[in-house]
Amino acid sequence: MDQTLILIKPDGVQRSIAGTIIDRFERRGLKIAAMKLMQVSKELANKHYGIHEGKPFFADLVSYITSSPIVAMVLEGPNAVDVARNSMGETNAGKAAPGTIRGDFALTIGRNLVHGSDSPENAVKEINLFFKKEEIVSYERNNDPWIIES
Ligand code: DAT
Ligand code: MG
Repeated sequence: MDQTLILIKPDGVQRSIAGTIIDRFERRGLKIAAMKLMQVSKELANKHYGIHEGKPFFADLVSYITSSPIVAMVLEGPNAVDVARNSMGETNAGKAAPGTIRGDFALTIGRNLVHGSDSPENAVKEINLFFKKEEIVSYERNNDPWIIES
């Protein structure tokens, strides 16, 4: 099954809406395969956002993601990467559609609450950056036949 890395960024935790954000993904039908509260180090932030190094917003991005704890999750489901990003809404929260996480709870690109991997290849890399193999749990969810037809 496809997996994606989701981060509830420091604003989500500080605003006490981590549970609400998790709820959105759970109710969509995505399965939690791993989850932890953690403090992102500068080193991990530099690796995770390495692709944006050199861009004008890079320093602010690293300082934002390391400013306070985050919740990191591995979510699983058919087309997990695209499904999660659709539920998150577009990067610039000010333009995100209502009904999406960013469209309902955020206003600006610099405080957009969530991260989601942007391709299955990057999902694998990002999951390996944030989680050890033994932290990812494989289990049967007994409501799966009511969410995913076989
Ligand atoms: P996404 O988080 O939707 O995958 P991204 O990978 O292009 O977006 O960028 C990573 C984060 O960097 C994004 O969540 C917010 C910030 N960011 C991107 N473009 C920006 C810009 N033009 N100005 C300020 N922050 C930006
Ligand atoms: Mg991205």
